[in-house]
Amino acid sequence: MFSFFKKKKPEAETPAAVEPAVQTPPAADAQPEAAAEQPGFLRRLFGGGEDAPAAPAPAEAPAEAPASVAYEGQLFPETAERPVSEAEAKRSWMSRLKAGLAKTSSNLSLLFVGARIDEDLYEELESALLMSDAGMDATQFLLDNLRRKVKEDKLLDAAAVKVALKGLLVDLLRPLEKPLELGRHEPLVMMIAGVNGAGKTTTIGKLAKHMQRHEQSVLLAAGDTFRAAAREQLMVWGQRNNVTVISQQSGDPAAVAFDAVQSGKARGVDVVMVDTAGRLPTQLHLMEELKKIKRVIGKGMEDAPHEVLLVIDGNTGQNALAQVKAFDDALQLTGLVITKLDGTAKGGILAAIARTRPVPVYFIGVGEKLEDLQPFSADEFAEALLG
Ligand SMILES: Nc1nc2c(ncn2[C@@H]2O[C@H](COP(=O)(O)OP(=O)(O)O)[C@@H](O)[C@H]2O)c(=O)[nH]1
Ligand SMILES: [Mg+2]
Repeated sequence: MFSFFKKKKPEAETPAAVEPAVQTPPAADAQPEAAAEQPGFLRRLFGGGEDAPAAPAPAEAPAEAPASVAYEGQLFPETAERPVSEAEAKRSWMSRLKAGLAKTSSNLSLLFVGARIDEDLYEELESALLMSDAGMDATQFLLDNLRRKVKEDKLLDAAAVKVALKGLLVDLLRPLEKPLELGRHEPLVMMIAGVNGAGKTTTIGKLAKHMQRHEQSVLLAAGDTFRAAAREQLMVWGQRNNVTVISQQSGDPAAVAFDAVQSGKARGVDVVMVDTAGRLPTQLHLMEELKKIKRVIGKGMEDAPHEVLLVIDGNTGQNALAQVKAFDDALQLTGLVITKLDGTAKGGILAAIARTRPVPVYFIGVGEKLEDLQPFSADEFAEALLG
């Protein structure tokens, strides 16, 4: 398993064009050379932010976030921090992933127990793959290749066929594997979209905490302006976790996003994440609103947003594929996060995505705790399904 994020090596390069009006000189006490000497350390051009010149506020955006009201919501249950060895963490992640995909995994594995390699086996495999949400196309693709491999390699026992299927699944899923690379832009601006309840806000909270552990300063935009509770939930969470949240009382999400990008630049933060309200791809006016948010982010910073993520509930079945297509058509997604692979999720949807619309899967989630969100690895996923 690769590390949680990929970090761009600090190097003397010309940063992508930054709006001169808000470019902030390094603070007097900033020591970029010292930072550059430390491998893995991210270059920070900008100082602490308090003394940074204020960015020009967009006409429609209030300068400061309103005071939040007390709201006891949590983005995810806080877990007691306990140092765990890397091996221990990996073992427990694999066991959670396996538990999440247990249904599909046992459906598939049972087929191979003492089985003869005949048409019946292929037919049962077809049913099991379809039931796992892999969809017609990926199922056919896997089975065609499996038949060929069994013939070419003259495989005679079921265990060897299972290993061959696992290899084919890894090959199919591999193109989805891509680490999220930090440090490419200052700030790196990420926009997060998805249907209601997919896990957008929770994922943002988890990512923010993981990023902080990777020495990244984070700023959030409470772009779910539909529900006051959503905004307050994010703000209270931000206060607790020392993460600045940009929010507005009244709701133009594009203005909030713009404000957050400006503020992120002025404060010299490493990552800006823009939350958005949930919406269905069939709600065309809401999809237009998303496009507008993306456009307006681009007005705040050239080439931003650098990442456009779609969060998908892993239990959505084949509808997840429709979501990927629709959001990708509207926003040109750069990555996916697939949550809730711990419930009744069957896992095959990743194979369907790989065949139909291979948008990289940055992270998968198997629960509500911080460490339940991890980078996607094709090997681990195939191991959990066919190990
Ligand atoms: N079991 C499980 N629950 C999750 C996971 N990710 C998010 N959730 C829960 O899903 C619910 C909706 O999440 P939320 O982030 O508010 O969704 P949003 O509407 O997309 O912002 C919350 O109760 C989360 O705790 C996951 O990986 N597994
Ligand atoms: Mg939300």
